Amino acid sequence: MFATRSRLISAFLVVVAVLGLSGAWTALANPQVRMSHPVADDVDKSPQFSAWLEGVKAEARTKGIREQTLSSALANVRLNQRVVELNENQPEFNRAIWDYMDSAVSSQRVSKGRSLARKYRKSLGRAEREYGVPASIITAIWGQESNFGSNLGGFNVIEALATLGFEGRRASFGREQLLAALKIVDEGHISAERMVGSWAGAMGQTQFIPTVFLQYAKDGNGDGRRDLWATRADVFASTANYLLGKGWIEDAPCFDEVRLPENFDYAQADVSIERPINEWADMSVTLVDGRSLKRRAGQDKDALAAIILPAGHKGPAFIAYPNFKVVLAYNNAVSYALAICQVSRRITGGPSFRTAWPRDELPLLSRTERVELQTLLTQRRYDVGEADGVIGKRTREAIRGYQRGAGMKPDGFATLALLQSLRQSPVPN
Ligand SMILES: [Ca+2]
Repeated sequence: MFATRSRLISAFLVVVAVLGLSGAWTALANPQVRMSHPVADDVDKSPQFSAWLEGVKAEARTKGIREQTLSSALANVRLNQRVVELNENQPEFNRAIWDYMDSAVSSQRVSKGRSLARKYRKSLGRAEREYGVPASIITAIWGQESNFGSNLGGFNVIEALATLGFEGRRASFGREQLLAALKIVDEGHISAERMVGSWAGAMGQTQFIPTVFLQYAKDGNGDGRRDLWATRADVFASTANYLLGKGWIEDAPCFDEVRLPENFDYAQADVSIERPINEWADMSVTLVDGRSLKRRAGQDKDALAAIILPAGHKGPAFIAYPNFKVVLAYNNAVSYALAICQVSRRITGGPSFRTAWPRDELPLLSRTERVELQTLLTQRRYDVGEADGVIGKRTREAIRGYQRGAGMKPDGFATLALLQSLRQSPVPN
């Protein structure tokens, strides 16, 4: 859980999002993830690293972690150069949302999810009854985070977190998570050697970072241990408990595909702009089949929802209900939440999207181009904040401002055509 695509996320999701640990999730999802290889080429850092570890041990002792745990868990820890590289890495290219959705919601993913949901219906059903989170949502997260438990990440979490904690842009995150990981080992849930995960410390079949583990992991099979690596009942209970803790509303939907009226103000379509569902209905937003949003079963019509256009005004439109936001707490990327909710819907027999993705559009996938876009907007007096290559709320607003002035639909979607238009537009004196 965790990782962020656009920027910071929540624990992983949560924490990653929050801490901006982008990439952890990508590393995890990549079957080519390399095994951790301790590296000794950074000899100069060894004394400082050892001294730093002693400081961590001292702090751990004050938290009541046993000496025996500390000496065994930290005995063979080295700086892991691969973790250092991944931590410094800023991916140059994003994927178009339709390419991401093609793989995240593939027919293979859906059919495997369906068959595993049947196979493990007892333990999934128990988690569903106890926490009120649908088995299909738990299954979808399980599939996305570790390909249903088959890819737990190739890093020793203690070593990865010690490396992050020692230096670099996630040092305070790494140290805090390392202390939490030591506590987990000390409590006997897993041994330090078996504590594998992503390079950024997301662990087990649904990728909890250690602090999230301590707060939300549950012992689903009642053996006294919370084992997110090998005990499915624990994985399902923990995942459901996390979503419940983030506000999951039982028996309510996650999202719907919608149809927008001809005169819709596209500036209103943003994950950050929430209105009561009734208001969207009064603005003539309907379900994609034309039915009124007011007739949507299972959803409180006064609840706040957002309209999202993940591929701009030429692509499908969705209404994101409160449960969609809960999934965003797992990983703060609209594409992630949309994929989880759609896999869940397909597992339970729901439809594919009716509206096709605008595959002939050219979204700005390179970081260099996104930075250029932000720089050109800034030169034209639109406020994007820092030109960091991340298309966040402020940049989307700046794009909308430019689009409005240029007579385009203000959907905030960054495309190559938009960049080309900006390059040719006059710079004010
Ligand atoms: Ca257990």
